[in-house]
Amino acid sequence: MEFYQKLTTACALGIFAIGANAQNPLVRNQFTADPTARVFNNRVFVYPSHDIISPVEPERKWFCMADYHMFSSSDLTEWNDHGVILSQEQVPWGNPKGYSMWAPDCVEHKGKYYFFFPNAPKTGRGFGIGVAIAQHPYGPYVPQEKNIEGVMGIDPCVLQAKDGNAYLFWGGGGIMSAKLKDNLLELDGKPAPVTGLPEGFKEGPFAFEANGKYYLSFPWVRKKKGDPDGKGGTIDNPTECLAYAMSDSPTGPWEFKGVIMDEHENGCWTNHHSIVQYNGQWYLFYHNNAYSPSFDKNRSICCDSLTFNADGTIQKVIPTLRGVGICDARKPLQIDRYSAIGGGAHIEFHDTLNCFQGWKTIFPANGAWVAYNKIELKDAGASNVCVKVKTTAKANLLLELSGKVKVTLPMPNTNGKWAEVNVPVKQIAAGVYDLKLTLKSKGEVEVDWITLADHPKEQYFTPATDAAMTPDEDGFIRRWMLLEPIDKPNRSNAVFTDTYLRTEFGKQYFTTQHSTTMPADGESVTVGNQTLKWHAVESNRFNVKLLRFAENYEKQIYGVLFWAVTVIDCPEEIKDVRLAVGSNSASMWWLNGEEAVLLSGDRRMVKDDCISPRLTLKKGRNILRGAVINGPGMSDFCVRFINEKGEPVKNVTIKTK
Ligand code: FUB
Repeated sequence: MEFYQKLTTACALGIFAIGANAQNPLVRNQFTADPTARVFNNRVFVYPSHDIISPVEPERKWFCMADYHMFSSSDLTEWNDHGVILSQEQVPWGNPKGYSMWAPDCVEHKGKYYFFFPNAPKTGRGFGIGVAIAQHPYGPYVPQEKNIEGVMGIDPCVLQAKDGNAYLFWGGGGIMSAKLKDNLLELDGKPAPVTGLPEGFKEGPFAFEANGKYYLSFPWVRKKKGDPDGKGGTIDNPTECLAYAMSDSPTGPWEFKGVIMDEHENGCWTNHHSIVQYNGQWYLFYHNNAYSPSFDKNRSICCDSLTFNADGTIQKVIPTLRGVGICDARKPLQIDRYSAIGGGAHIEFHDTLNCFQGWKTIFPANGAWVAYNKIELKDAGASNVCVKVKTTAKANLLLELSGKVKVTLPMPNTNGKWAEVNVPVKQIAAGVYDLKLTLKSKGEVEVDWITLADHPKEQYFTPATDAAMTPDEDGFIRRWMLLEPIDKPNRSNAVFTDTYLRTEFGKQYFTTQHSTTMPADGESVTVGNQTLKWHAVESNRFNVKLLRFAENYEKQIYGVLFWAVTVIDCPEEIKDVRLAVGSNSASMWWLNGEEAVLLSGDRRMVKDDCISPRLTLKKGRNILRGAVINGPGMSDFCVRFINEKGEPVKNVTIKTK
């Protein structure tokens, strides 16, 4: 209980859900690699490396990692990002600009959590391995002053053996091992290379115990350049597979047993893994470069089930897109992470310049299908199916649930734009199903996701049109260009003082931030390593629900900064108006480039919460711009102009172009 209370407290401090219905990859908003999964207090904690695009000029096209995030889950479908648990500037012995925080491990010992990590030392070359200690799996982790003496290398893994001892395994020039002292901070004896393993490059050891046997698993380049490929040719670019050896003792001798996962088909050079048992099932955590197909040092972690044979050997794991766990049918089911596909259906990135936008499924012709296994419909079942779809003609999709339910879903012509189409259906009973979606008409259909619900999903926005639009009957402005959220990982809103806000809103996040030219619908901007799109939208409510906007585009919803801009077109000059704003949380608004109003503090959205001094709306186009910042919480805003009598100004036209 105490543990979960702490976890709840930690939630308040900024743990962000990173998407329910995990499929592979597990983390969809940043690169993650080298996942070490551990079970503490019946929850799975994954400690990966955090690949980034090198900020060092000229860009280093190599592994680049400045810190560690940690992720946890109790059901392997809903993952929480606990944020940065350790960064390179915090390590006393490390190079604060080394970008070398490679594959880590974490173990519990006597009620404390020991995080082992490689890092570039302050002086000298190569890698040391250090330890940081915390009272909880999620930190805060305090690094030791010095790295472990006698250990030079990468990829630490700690095996807590049945003999009561802990053994450190690591990589670098083969696989090394040494007994640790009981403090887990020093070696108890000399390191020795692990013997009995096959020839070829090896790194990333993961040692564990299962069914009374010890296992040492490792990424392995099993063939040399020029080795026969078994098909009459030679291997040009040998890469890593995952392999393992077994022993009766944590110190060996090790007997090589075979391959757990073959080399990645797309040539991603590394793989790196861990193996863990959770609620009776074994899982293999590993990585690939799904979100970075052309640069394999920006990787993404995945998980699939692993099975032992009766004799203790391990069955080969075939990587899947679907991953593990039962997915909640009420949340978007990304069917591009399919269990099976056929009839010509295939997947494509939404945006090859920003792969984190994910994939869509293309049904090019009648008969194309996709299967997505293990979805759960809870409570009263569903009476509505919602499909995010894009078509250029009317179409029919056939939804089948485990052969028990068959419903035809008529899709309207969406004129080549994405639309969320709700289809009321005869009540579907609660249960766990395998889903299959088949195109049963001519013409091409693209599907982003599908959900089953007991009522139509509320639509908060519709795409903006060119039709003339005035403020609503209360004067609220509902047509906006909204930018997908900028990552601003505030853990609490207590920091939103005037000074903080003026500094943060005063920064330049992207070059066109204060341009008098309106952004185009779909235009991208680059903010740090994020590529974000502008969307022209009309809010179906007086308040613009930014959290729902972010959700629609499957963006992060907490720890965010939104930009909004619109054009107020006036038939004549209108003097002595005031801008009346409510926002959650803080926000700042500019009219024609001049600051109009600042809403500071941790706010809830209230109509006309803050009112600007008198302003003049000039004849013709006026640019109204706003920025809303929020840590945890529901981001939204409502904006209108009022006159001297407090009446809404409505005789203006609102445009996004
Ligand atoms: O992530 C950097 C390195 O790539 C790891 O330490 C290796 O195991 C390989 O995955």
